[in-house]
Amino acid sequence: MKVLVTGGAGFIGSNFIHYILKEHPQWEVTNLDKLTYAGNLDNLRDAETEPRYHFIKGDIADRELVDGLLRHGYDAIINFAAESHVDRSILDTSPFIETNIKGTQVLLEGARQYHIERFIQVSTDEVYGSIENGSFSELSPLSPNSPYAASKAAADLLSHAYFQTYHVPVIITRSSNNFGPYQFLEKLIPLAITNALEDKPIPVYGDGLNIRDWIFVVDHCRALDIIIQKGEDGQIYNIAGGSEKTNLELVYQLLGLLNKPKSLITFVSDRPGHDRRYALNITKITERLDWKPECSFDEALSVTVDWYLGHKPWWLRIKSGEYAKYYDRIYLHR
Ligand code: NAD
Ligand code: TDX
Repeated sequence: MKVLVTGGAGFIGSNFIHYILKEHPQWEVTNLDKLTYAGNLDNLRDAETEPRYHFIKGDIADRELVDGLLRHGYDAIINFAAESHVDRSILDTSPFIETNIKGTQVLLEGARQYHIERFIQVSTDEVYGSIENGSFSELSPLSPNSPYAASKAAADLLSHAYFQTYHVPVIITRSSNNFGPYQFLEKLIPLAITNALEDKPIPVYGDGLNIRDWIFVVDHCRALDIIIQKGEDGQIYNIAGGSEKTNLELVYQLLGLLNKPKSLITFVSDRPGHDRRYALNITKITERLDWKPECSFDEALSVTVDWYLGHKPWWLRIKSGEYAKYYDRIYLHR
């Protein structure tokens, strides 16, 4: 199988590439990534010497580039490439429209022209919006609340339209919050771990009682692998870990693992439009594709903390770059 992974230098994409190269000795992987602030080739150092892995720097919204690539023949496209951070989408919506919507359209159009046999659109639980009780199924209406979520919902709708209109074999996956190695520091878990390690304040938005359902990234990669092989064209699959936590519970647990004081927690003003709770029903993928999360949340969180402890140069390099400016901009005004 010849697979084109987009956004493979980011958090989930790089974990997915590691996973696929290990699990499928016959598969060949090309990684198309623009290397935005979130793209990091350090995430793929181990893969560089692997002859089945190729890297191309480029933008998924670049039609000429995408066409030139797809001409070489791929069996599947897995689209991870995106602007992925809600807070950044509140600061500036434009790159979210360009990459998440236009970029997805360019890839879908390429898949149509070059008769790609499998197109996985990696989406998110955020497209359903917030839910107080119960959980969203794949049939729940879309109700995105942030510019990020709206751009992902638009990409989902376009993907669906390409399936209905042109029979492009698209599958949409909607995952809950991921955590694990190589996650960029702007997201809650790596931010809390690395700030705690430096004895810096950990900003908690609002009352800290917003709920997220966490999934270890390896469980997500395994779900995607199964979907590539057994998923049905035109379907949507929710993917979640079944580990709901308030943000405060999560940060307390991290501080406990790191043996750091709760006094590091600093309550800051809330994220505008902050979704209270995300929750997914995963009956469909469980019953039809025989996938369920296998990693225990507590063990996976501990593995993740150990990974950041063991990879200080990785995150110190990020902290000393563009991230510092972003961090000041986001948190000094809260
Ligand atoms: P990330 O921000 O860590 O990585 C995104 C990657 O995409 C980076 O390598 C970046 O350089 C690349 N990229 C951005 N714009 C590009 C463009 N125009 N062309 C080519 N490459 C581009 O994101 P992530 O957390 O790994 O998320 C990956 C995907 O999974 C996204 O589509 C996101 O919406 C989705 N998702 C993420 C989560 C989560 O918890 N992180 C949960 C559900 C769904
Ligand atoms: O410093 C922080 N303090 C804080 O209280 C940060 C960065 C976040 N938070 C809160 C906001 C959320 O309630 O923690 C929760 C998690 O925040 P993020 O890590 O920014 O994730 P979230 O906004 O839930 O979105 C994530 O999951 C769905 C990913 O970033 C998305 O790409 C994915 O689609």
